[in-house]
Amino acid sequence: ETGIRTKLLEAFSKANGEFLSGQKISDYLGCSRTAVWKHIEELRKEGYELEAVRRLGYRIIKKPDKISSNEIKLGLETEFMGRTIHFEPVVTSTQKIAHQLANDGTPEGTIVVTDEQTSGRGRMAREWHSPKETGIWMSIILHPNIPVSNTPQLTLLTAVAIVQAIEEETSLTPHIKWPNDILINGKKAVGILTELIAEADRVHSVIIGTGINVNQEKFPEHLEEIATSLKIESGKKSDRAKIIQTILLRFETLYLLYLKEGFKPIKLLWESYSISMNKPITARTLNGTLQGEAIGIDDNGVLLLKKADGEIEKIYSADIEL
Ligand code: BT5
Repeated sequence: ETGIRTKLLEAFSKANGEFLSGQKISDYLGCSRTAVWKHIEELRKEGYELEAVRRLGYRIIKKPDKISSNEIKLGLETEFMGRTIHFEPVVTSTQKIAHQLANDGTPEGTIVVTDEQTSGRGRMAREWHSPKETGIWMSIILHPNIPVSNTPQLTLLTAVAIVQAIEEETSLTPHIKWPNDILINGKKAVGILTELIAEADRVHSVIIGTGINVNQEKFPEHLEEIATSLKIESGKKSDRAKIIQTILLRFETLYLLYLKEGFKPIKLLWESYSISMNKPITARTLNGTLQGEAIGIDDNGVLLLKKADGEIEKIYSADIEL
């Protein structure tokens, strides 16, 4: 049943908004005209808007706001990123599911995606607001053969992939705030949470959670001042499945480059998108607050802060204020 649905959506995707006759569809799917009609009705129930015109057939006018494995798979151009998709409409946190899948040995590039998280989380057990059908709440599972100390680089790589995808899919110009925030016009539109399954100095899996505010029109009061969405900034709704596809493609390209040539090329890209370079910042760490100028990141992705006395301090983990 789902196989036929995929084929039907594939046919509509190829038709590119043109009509497909009932006969053509039934030939293509190898089923009766009545069965075609039933599948069309099923699509309508899923939220697709289809126009049916006598003699011309059917065409898709509007896709549902929901995302599904099918929506992500159709037109996906990657080799291994997102080739295994675990989708559920509601979950507690995609990170939690990703940890289980990673332990069960799911292939590299597996993604966990949902339409809503009931307890989405940020760093240090902070809450991540993940309302229904508006954002991209996704976890990516990787099994890179790299030392544990290099894994923060993957957070930075992910930020670059997401910035590139947002630039490609919208008119917006996002910036990265070290280490894991993507800002648009000074407000946070994306958060990234990288977690590890590792033993001693061997990485077993890296689980990268990405929260992207896409179609929200407003935020709860406690986030109003600091959060934004692509919709709020661009005035336009975006197709979440399309953005996921573009992120996966950009990510795959950067990740392969990273595995081949190391962090250098990624670092250059990251710096070109960074908002805090050569600016005075305040870094709140667990051991206290530091002030100085952000002069860059080192080859491991660690933030370099130049203090007033000229001394350079390495920042491994902090919240940054500009
Ligand atoms: C982050 O943490 O920015 C990482 C967020 C990662 C979320 C993804 S969604 C898929 C996957 N599954 C999960 O459960 N998590 C990952 P941090 O830098 O600690 O920022 C958290 C802070 O951002 C909160 O304390 C709020 O102030 C703010 N915040 C919460 N929800 C937000 C939202 N939707 N948009 C912007 N800011 C938000």
